[in-house]
Amino acid sequence: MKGRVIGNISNLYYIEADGKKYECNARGKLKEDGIVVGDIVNFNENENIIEKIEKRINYIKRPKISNITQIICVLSAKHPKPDLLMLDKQLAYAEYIGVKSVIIINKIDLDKKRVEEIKKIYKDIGYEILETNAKEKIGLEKLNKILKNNISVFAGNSGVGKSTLLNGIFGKEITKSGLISNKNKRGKNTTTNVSLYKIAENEYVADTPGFSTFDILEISSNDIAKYFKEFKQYMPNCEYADCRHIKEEKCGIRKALQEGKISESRYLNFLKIYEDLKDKEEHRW
Ligand SMILES: Nc1nc2c(ncn2[C@@H]2O[C@H](COP(=O)(O)OP(=O)(O)OP(=O)(O)O)[C@@H](O)[C@H]2O)c(=O)[nH]1
Ligand SMILES: [Mg+2]
Ligand SMILES: [Zn+2]
Repeated sequence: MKGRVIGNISNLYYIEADGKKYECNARGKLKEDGIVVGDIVNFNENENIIEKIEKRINYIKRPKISNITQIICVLSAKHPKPDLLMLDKQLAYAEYIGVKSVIIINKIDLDKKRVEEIKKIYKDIGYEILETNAKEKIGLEKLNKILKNNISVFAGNSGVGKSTLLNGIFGKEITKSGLISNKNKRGKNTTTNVSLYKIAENEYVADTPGFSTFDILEISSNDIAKYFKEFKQYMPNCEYADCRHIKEEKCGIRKALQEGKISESRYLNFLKIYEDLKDKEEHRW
């Protein structure tokens, strides 16, 4: 049979096929290659063994998931405070792998001013932004529309409200199962495993554990600027084809920054990511 991996706890894989759920193991070779949530697999339903992984359309390392059509980057207005560096990494990564990205600012009840500031930066670039208050179920209808016909993954820091948003969409607490969620040190519920939840045929949404870093090491430092969506249009104005957009005198991106066409926050995060990638490239050998 052919199905989609929707969950995984150590060597046990939860598969959804023809509207039914199966629990399977994997053979040694496949285990080593690593089956991840999102994979389309062939499995033997009598022996409960996965036999083959279909070729992936895409794959993210962290959160580990494959075959997605969009990344939903979730921030909270406050508690935890919005991490725009992580957001910019995620947005760049989505550009790099060629999937759509949407920004959710949750907990709008906690800091309206901050919401407006963030909206200003990203609306101008052309990103779709949704404001939500997951606790009061505000903004969930719009979120439903965004999820339509997509395989979406919720990404963002721990505590921003990813699981609360998901529970709101399904109208029940689907994320609190002991297998995928646990109480952390402070007694709060925190997601520990990536899981896909089915909304409709070919429409799924993944909850993921919050993470404090987001690796984009596959992207070369020389390429990162072009994955800052609004930077691309100014690159032809750079004097040199290999402009790094850092200190160069005649740089289209720096000029756009000075003219206020590129936000300072985005440019500074670009610099940080560039330096970080460069540093890691130099220490790789
Ligand atoms: N004030 C306010 N609190 C919220 C809102 N949404 C979620 N919360 C609260 O924020 C806390 C964290 O929410 P979760 O949904 O568990 O966050 P998460 O992103 O899934 O966190 P991890 O699983 O650790 O990655 C919970 O106590 C929620 O009740 C909101 O819109 N407003
Ligand atoms: Mg969670
Ligand atoms: Zn330049």
